[in-house]
Amino acid sequence: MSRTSWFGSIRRKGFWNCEINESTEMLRVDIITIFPGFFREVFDYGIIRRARAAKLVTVEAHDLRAWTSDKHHMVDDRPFGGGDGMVLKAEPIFAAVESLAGASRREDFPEGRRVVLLSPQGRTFNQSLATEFAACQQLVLICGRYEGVDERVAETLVTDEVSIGDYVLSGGEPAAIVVVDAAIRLLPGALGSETSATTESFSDGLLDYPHYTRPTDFGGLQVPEVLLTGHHAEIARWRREAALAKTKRNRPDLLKG
Ligand code: 9D3
Repeated sequence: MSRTSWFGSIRRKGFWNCEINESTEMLRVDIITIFPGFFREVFDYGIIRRARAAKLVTVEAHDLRAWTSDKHHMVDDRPFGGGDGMVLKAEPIFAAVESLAGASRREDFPEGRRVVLLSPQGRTFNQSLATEFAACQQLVLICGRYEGVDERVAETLVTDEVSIGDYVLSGGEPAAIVVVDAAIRLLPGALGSETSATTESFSDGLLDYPHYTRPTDFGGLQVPEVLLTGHHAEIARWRREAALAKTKRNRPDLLKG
């Protein structure tokens, strides 16, 4: 099969059955898309780059067209019942998932494998789902395009149908990047010696407190005095109150939940 892979993960023969994977926390991410080039650089920076270099994760984007069987490599077709736009065909998506995840019905996937359809009709992605995804062995992400995806994909193939929020994107690709980013930074070892992922914003239900660095006077804009005093208890109290004020202003919904 001549599938397009943009990420040169090192893949020993039989890798997924051998002892290496059992002894290390390792996540495999496969993205199914009609635009594999979209992902060429996004996973080459910062925490994700480091996690990949440390072999905590592999990420590959696969061209859906590689799983078409007709001579025109058709990935989409007109909707039954009429209407504007085109619909992504079920057949190549089922074939892609079968070859990447070893099954093409949700009940047949082994433990630790999630097959996710990114779609505006999905349940909204959040930190809790990111944690579940980070604990997986394999994540297969299917990116929709056009007007939608043949509903049989959502009905019988995928384990999760996920949206990243209430706004209209042009396809599932940007959403896949968001989901992969949020999951990878939660992998044990991905953050190195920096703040642990669990002590951050959204874990305690408040937004982060405001941060300042040098200079203390930036063209007349001052750093709050208390941060310069070295009084740790005072600073902690200021930060708690500032975080609360900011949450009230920008995200009152977090306080009412
Ligand atoms: C006219 C009806 N639209 C559905 C709300 C059509 C439509 C809009 C956008 C069909 C597909 C898309 C492409 N979006 C995604 O595939 C998508 C998405 C999004 O648009 N917002 C938030 N999360 C996601 S995840 C995938």
